[in-house]
Amino acid sequence: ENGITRPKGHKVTYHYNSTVEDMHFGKTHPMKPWRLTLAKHLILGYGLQHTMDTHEAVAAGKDQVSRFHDPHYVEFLSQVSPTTFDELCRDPRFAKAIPPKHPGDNVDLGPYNLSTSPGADCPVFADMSTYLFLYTGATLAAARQLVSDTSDIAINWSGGLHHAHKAEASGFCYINDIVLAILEMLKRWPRVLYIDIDVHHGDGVEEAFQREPRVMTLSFHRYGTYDESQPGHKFFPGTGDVSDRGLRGTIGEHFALNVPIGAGIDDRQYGGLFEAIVGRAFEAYKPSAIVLQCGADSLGGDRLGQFNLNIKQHGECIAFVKALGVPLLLLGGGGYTARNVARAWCHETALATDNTLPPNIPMDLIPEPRAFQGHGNGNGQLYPAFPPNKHINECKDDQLEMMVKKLD
Ligand code: TV1
Ligand code: CA
Ligand code: ZN
Repeated sequence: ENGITRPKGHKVTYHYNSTVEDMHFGKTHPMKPWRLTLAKHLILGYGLQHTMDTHEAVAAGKDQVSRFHDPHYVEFLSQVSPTTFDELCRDPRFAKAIPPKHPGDNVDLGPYNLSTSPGADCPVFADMSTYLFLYTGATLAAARQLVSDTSDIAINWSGGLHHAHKAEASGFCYINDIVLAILEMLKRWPRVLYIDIDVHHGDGVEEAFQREPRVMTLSFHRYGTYDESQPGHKFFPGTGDVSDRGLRGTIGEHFALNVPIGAGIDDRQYGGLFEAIVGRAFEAYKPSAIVLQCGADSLGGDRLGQFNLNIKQHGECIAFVKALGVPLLLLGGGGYTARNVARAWCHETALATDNTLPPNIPMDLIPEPRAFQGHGNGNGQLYPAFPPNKHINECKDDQLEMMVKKLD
């Protein structure tokens, strides 16, 4: 017995589908769905599956996805594969979705920002339709559990794809499962708060609800110049300044909040910022339910991120939101150093079910040898300090304090 128990007083549901985990975006693409297998095996190793109801996801329908996305885009996504792509590009229905080519573009883009060129953010890969409609199905099933009161916290680590637009893929995201989940939740609840701790700005979700006062979006993210060596290169996607507060002149104005952050933010700084801002937003907005995008690329040592959070602090954000005591949808998102993603989401699954894991991962739970190749921190611990990336101490306390005041 390792002391893992069911939570008292609330119910957790876990939504997954193993088919999603076996997908490949391409050899060098940073998005690795197998990080979900790593996470799942840690979760199973600790016995956390006994503390929640587990649901195998079924694919979302085209009609469901079209409640936000353009029906032509949905049709394209439902048919696209490496073998059908060229033919679909010639189809006049989709031809107008091909963006003009700019000089200096290093990848050829097809309709809806999709591409078969190596190096594309949103590649067309084998079985991609299956992947897209399954992660969306898992998020919708999770949202429906909350809406029907059959769950208090619903989890889908394969969801959280916050950059997808109405008729365009962006930043590894094709279907915006978050927007679809919020639309489902608005059927029952008057106000939904969306919080996004992925290191990237949650631009797709913000844009979808920029005219909608029934949804408040709040993203914490790296913002500004990527690094000193290339002054013109902005951290992706380049939006989400503090002045960005929802669409001016509409009733949605003031219902978007953005917390742009410099490189290298640490646990103490992030925790202070998060609790001050989320605490005030919750008091002021009084949401009936919360959707939390738990992107793990805000951890130290992430392959794409520039923050220095430990798993402990990342988890404290989840614990803080859970303690607010309203129905909660927990979604994944980014996270590009797979072993850290698995540890974070396993720890956060434990938090959701009121369990505490021991600080050291027993040797027999260490999931996959391939996860420990590459740089540092393969020592089997769960929450420790990561090898900080090179961006340290660029993030100043006085700037962070100003931000809390500006957002009041
Ligand atoms: C193929 C192969 C694609 C190697 C993409 C990093 C790659 C990146 C690759 C990459 C990469 C980005 C841009 C592209 C500006 C664009 C899930 C024209 C080593 C939610 C999405 C980041 C983050 C997109 C998604 C970003 C999420 N960074 N290697 N691409 N150019 N795109 O900068 O928020 O985590 O990097
Ligand atoms: Ca974010
Ligand atoms: Zn991200």
